[in-house]
Amino acid sequence: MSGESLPATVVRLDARGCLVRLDEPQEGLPADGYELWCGVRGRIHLRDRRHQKAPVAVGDRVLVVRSQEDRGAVDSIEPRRSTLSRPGARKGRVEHVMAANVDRVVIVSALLDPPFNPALVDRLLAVVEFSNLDALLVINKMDLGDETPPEAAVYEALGYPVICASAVDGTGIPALREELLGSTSVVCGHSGVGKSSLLNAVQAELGLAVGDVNAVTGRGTHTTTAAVWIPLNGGGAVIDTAGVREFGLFGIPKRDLPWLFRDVALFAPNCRYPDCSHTHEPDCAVQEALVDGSLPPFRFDSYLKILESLEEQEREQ
Ligand SMILES: Nc1nc2c(ncn2[C@@H]2O[C@H](COP(=O)(O)OP(=O)(O)O)[C@@H](O)[C@H]2O)c(=O)[nH]1
Ligand SMILES: [Mg+2]
Ligand SMILES: [Zn+2]
Repeated sequence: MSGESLPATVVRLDARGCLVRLDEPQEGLPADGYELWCGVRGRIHLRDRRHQKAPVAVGDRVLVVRSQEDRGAVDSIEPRRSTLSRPGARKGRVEHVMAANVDRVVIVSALLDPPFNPALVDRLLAVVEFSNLDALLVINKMDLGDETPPEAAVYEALGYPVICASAVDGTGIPALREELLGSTSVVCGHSGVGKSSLLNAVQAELGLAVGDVNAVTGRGTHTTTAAVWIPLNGGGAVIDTAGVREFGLFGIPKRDLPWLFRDVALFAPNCRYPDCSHTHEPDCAVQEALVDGSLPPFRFDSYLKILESLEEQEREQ
């Protein structure tokens, strides 16, 4: 094997290392000739990554050196242009980068089974705003009912695109494919909303596991126990993630929260106090908007819930 550095993308992580996909196919590699299991060179562990769960993240752009047939080592990591993170170990003080170098977060909710969950959508939207990413909302399982949840119009009015879809009858799949092509998206949402099913519908041969996914991953099989980076035919990529029960918030200061809610941020400049928390202060324009109906109550409820969880997080740390 030559000692040449090969550019690649991290597609999956496990306890033994990471699977990378090489930009160019290589001779002597199994499967489609692009993938290598890699360890991470010691000096990367030591280099300013001490506050992160793992030295590399899914989506990282790396240089690898091939050591054996299907093995190699990550030699360097390119600076990330974006990250989507949640709190990891040590009471959330360690950053768990779920996905690196993404342009967009696709927030998937189901119409039913599990029921539409605007609180989780709002939580993810706050993280998306904090991370300076784009958002796309997908309401899946539209085959189970006729009416779009009323919250969808609120999100559209805030400037977030919404696609109503069904992985079962194909509704919205061409529109979703169109949105995904040409950029990198990470797909998030509760377990069972149909994230993997939607991606399988977008690109038939993916064969992502659907339904009760066993927690034991086989190498080389596309189960989504954590996150997996998948190239799209026609350009771009998606990162499928396993559903998280609670999407924790990493590194968001309490005072920033109002500015991460586009509607709250619209009214907040008119509050008497510039640092108004919009919970109890006099002459609060957000409270006034809530009373006169220009701020939907569900959005304010989500804001309050997140504010409380950030306060709790600050107390614990
Ligand atoms: N009725 C209906 N069921 C769906 C749809 N999409 C997925 N499902 C089912 O929902 C369950 C969870 O799907 P899966 O893709 O594994 O969800 P994930 O955990 O978000 O990746 C599976 O039983 C799917 O067959 C849909 O559009 N309509
Ligand atoms: Mg899945
Ligand atoms: Zn206020």
